[in-house]
Amino acid sequence: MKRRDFLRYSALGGLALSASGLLAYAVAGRHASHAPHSLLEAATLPEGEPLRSLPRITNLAERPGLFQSVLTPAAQEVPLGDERHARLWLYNGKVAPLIEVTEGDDFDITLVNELAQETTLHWHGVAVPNAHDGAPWHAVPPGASRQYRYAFPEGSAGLHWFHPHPHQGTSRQIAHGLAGALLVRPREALLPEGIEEHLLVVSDLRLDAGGEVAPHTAEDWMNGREGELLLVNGQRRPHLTVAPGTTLRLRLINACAGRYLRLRLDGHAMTLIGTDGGPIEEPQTLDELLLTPGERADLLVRIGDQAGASFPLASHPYERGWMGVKPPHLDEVAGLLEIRTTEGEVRPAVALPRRLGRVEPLGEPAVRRRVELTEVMPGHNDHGAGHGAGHGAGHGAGHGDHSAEQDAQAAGHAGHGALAGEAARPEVEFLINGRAYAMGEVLFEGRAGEVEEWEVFNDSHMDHPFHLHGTHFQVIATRDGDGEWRDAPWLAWKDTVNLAPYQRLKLRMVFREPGDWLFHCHIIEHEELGMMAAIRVS
Ligand SMILES: [Cu+2]
Repeated sequence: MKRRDFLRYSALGGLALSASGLLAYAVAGRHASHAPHSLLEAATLPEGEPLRSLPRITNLAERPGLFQSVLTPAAQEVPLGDERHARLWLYNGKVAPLIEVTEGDDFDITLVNELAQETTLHWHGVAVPNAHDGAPWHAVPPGASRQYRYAFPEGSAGLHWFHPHPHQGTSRQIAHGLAGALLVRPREALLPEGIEEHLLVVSDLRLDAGGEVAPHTAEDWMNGREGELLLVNGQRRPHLTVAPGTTLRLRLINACAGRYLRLRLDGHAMTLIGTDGGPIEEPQTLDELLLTPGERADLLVRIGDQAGASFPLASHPYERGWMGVKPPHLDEVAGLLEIRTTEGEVRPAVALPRRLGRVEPLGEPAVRRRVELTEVMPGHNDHGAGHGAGHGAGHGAGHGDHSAEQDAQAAGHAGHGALAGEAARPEVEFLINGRAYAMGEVLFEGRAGEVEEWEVFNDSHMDHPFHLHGTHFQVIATRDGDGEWRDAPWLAWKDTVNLAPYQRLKLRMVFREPGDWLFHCHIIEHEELGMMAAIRVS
């Protein structure tokens, strides 16, 4: 922690803690850390099997132009290949299921909650009417159901995903395997024929030796949970065999709660053609790509001409400000997918369009806001009111007595975390504009149709991936640490973007739908420890 930062926190009445200080507090406080469980070792699981395509959710609609189905989250045993089973919670019994629709389709999904706790379906990356966003205040109790109905307008094509978003329950449900892919196809194909496409859902699990999802540890809460079993489409390090020279389109979702993916494909450049919100304007050639929790990437790779070769797609170590003792996997190269070439003939290169789509700049903002991400110990951070809120409507615009809710929430940390074997949640709070999120609280008020510009500042020593519900944004400028503002070299539609420590981003967006829209860190544990807020759009 820099002295300047410490003084700033102190002046605000907050008690700033260094990384090691935060963890020491978390672990050595009155909530003792639990004895480590015997964990299932990744090495005992089968690996290197052929890559499976994602299991599909069946369309039950009886007319064209409609996708209608039922999603039932429930406990499910999944064979691990050695007579053992993983006891997970899955949608329709499937690991990483896929819903595939086309732009213009109507959508009608009934959630039937067969979990023993409340849940929701959040459609990450889709601009839906507010009542269908799966926000925590629309939670579905155990045994109940809820219908999610909306349409995919023109321009919604892209790779999105769905996951639960109940209040203080998301991290547990994601740790148990609840997530799926939502692919919206464009009416007209973006790319020429001759390209082989694969969807890759990257997730991770931590299981105990008996196949149960291991409880959260204090380190999980502080850093975001990284399961030791790194999976692609539910498989450990699968392989994909193609002819030499094949052009692959790899569409990835980082569905991990806390794991950062720094992607490289040995011996190959990668060409980025799309982000969270669909195609970018012109292909961008990259040596590596950082894909943080919640983000998606649409990549093209022309595999080398070499026959009988093997090229690993892997995640390389990335320093994201880990607190406490680093688990060994953070310093290792983690194989995701092995791409092998056959002995066959080399396939010719595919001519790509120079222009993929148009990402229209949003123009000058009508409203400017400031969003600050911080980490502090509670009880010392009564500097929240108005701090950094910019044009915000101030706090308390939501329902309920804020301070009472805050107290209840602080007292409830242990209650929420009181699961067998689970470490109590540390009382360190992850904050937005000095506040830990309380259900129903509204930080900003805005108007549908107005261009907004948000300066998001990561005033902390850790990376945080910032996610916005209800619309996509464009990153128009970035400023690192003490550096200068730099305009973004090209525009893209995003709904999740990483902020390195002390980095600032200028985001522009327009909300089209009224309602309360959440924005939060997509390290799920940070979200639950408070790094979330809402804007009320009217
Ligand atoms: Cu975070």
